[in-house]
Amino acid sequence: MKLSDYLDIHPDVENAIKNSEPVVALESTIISHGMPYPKNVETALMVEETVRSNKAVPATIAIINGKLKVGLTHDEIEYLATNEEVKKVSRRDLPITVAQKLSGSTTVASTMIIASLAKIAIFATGGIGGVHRGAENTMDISADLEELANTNVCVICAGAKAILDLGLTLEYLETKGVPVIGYKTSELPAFYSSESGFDVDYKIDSAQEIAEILKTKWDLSLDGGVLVTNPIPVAFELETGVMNDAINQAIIEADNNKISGKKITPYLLSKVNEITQGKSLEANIKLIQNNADLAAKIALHYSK
Ligand code: PSU
Ligand code: MN
Repeated sequence: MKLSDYLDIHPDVENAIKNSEPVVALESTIISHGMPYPKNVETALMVEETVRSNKAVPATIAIINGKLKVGLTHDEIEYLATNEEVKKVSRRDLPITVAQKLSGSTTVASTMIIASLAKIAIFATGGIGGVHRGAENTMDISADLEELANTNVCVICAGAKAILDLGLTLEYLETKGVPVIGYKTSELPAFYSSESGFDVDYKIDSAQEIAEILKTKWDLSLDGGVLVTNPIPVAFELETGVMNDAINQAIIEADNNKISGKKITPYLLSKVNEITQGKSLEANIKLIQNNADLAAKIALHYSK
């Protein structure tokens, strides 16, 4: 089978790609495993609208009945949001899910792979996976980092999720040669809050300049991704101390319940949401919207 037999690109997205119009890829693990229903559907649709309001075309990515879907219908988003059989699919799960004609939501890693197959260079998410706290014992390092090392897609996020070891995540990205850009900030944002105490490599203040850096990197055949970190707007951020307490409590509960592997990230996100009485979910929604907005602006310049 050829590549086009696996891919199913929505006509709006296909047209935009053909005409070199701006397109922003969006992931679907947030929908199926990152947020509760019905906020997950509302957020997925709202984020697509944010991209459209910037005159770019949203392409939410998932696997449905073995097809690599680029651009989803409302019904498909609803399906991903409500069905238990939808698996969280990262790079290692992708061939099995497709060969067995199953359905799955895509993580940052697998969304990057499919975006790149469809020739989409810009992708907005909430927070990437990274090196987990305690990774020196568990070796739990997200496949997202390895994908950023290899695949030519720019990922716009609000930093690595605060449940991770941010210092080690930055070290890993440095080793792999992934540029970490702070949008209008010299400090790595910590997802729910705008500051982490860690510096980013480069502070860049305009979407146009980011688009130029992407072009330059790939013109020079410097393969791999770029990470753009975009701080949550201060009005919506959660206090670092409160968040750290919630995260520490969630990690202890995950340990007690022996949660590991691909279940750990969804578990921690929902625990933190429980502990903060829904505040972390509200912040998560705001930051994703903020990222989609910036991604659309970068895509606009990149398409010129
Ligand atoms: N950020 C969020 N919610 C999420 C995720 C990130 O705000 O649900 C997901 C992304 O899909 C990311 C994944 O790729 O968590 C990382 O999972 P893991 O640590 O198992 O690689
Ligand atoms: Mn992991």
